[in-house]
Amino acid sequence: MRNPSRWALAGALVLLIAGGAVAASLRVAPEASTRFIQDADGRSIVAHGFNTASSAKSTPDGLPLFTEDDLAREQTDMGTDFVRFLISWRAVEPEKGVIDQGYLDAVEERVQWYADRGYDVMLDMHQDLWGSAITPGGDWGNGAPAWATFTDGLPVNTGDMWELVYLEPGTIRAFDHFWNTTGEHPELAEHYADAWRAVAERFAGNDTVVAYDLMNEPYGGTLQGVAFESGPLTTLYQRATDAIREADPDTWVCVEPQAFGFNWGLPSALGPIDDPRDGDPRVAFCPHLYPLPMDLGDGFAGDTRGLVQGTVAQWRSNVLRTAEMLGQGEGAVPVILGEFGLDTTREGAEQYVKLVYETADAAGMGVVYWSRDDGSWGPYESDGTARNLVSWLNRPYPREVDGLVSWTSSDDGVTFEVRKSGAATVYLPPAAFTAQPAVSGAEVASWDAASGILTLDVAGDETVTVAR
Ligand code: MNI
Repeated sequence: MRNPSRWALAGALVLLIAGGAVAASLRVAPEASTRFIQDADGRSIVAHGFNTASSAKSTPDGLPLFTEDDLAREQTDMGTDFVRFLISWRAVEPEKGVIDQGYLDAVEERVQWYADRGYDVMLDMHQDLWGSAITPGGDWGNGAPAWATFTDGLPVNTGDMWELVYLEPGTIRAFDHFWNTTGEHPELAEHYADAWRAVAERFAGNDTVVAYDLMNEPYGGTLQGVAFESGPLTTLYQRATDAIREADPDTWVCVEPQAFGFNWGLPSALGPIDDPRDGDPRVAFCPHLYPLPMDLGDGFAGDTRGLVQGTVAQWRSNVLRTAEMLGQGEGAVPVILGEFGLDTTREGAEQYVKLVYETADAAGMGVVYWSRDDGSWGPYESDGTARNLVSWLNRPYPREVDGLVSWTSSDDGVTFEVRKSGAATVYLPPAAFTAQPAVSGAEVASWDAASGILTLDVAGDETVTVAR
């Protein structure tokens, strides 16, 4: 932490945390969410996969640099079953009022790759720093189309730490127009909801697409914290949800808190979202986790280790508190950790990854790693060599389970609890599980040693144990 602006950011965090800790201590969070999002067959899904991919932010066609072979490889190497697939408003609605059906065709084609391999897909309307039009070079922001970008000629200076570009006047103004804080562009949020309706029309009948993440890492411009989250952010989510439900009654809607602060362990002031669908609401909470010391370049070691452990614990409790609020008296809504990740060459990276997965498992959250791009944060080098992350993510987990309420995983197997009779599918890394595992609490329906897929029949209220 040599750069003074980083110290300023860290100082601001200390103040925020002090305030957050007071707010957080006022209510007790639940221990875990016992609900999971469900697939078209009504089975609970444990999300285990990647954000695919950061490359989609800057490709001209908005599609990730990712092939069907790449997907086949990650399935073999890590037994993934889920993807948070990046889409963007600029690609969906490149011209004002014009939906690019060709782009949706290309997304649908990729969704089919996942469908062919039994995955479930979350579509994530991605943005960072509003959009590429915040700077003339187009190489900082991503997400929003140029026609929806109004910086009013205010400066956007860029430096070495991309998050700080959020604090530039032009970036703030672009967001202030979107949230209509300026009162000048009420049409922008309307177009955003319309873009979601178009996506929902396309994927309403598609059983592989199980969730829509309404906005990546929302940012309030001049409105921050309570004023932003309980105000225009909640309003936008309601509007997008209503638009989606006109076309698609079944796909889960995922909401995120503001990224600034929450990603570092601070509380959220998001309000409840009403789901107009018939039947039980399908709203889930999909926050991100990036502890500040690690964001600033530290590993998971030395003094930082304790700080990060504290952040993860506080984050977990804030996530569950928000999930409970979103449940509106019916218990915590399903939670998916939509992003966490790090440069895995850093000291202690393996322990940090383990900490996050174990924390998420125990709290009933699926995890989507950031990201499925080559290099030091990802699973592979650009020449295709597998990196350390591959073995850390190749872990046992229950994949699709009727009536799942909780689970734990270790190198030797999984234990999970179910509340009703039905089927369960478990993934066990094939290299470690060479023989059919021992099972209690369920009958084995099938075992495929090559893929590590074990299917079970569970009679009812049971604790199922699968062990090597
Ligand atoms: O941690 C963040 C993050 C920090 C700070 C801010 N603000 C100051 C508004 C916003 C976001 N982001 C982490 C990751 N998320 C994106 C994609 O969603 C990744 O590229 C980042 O690593």
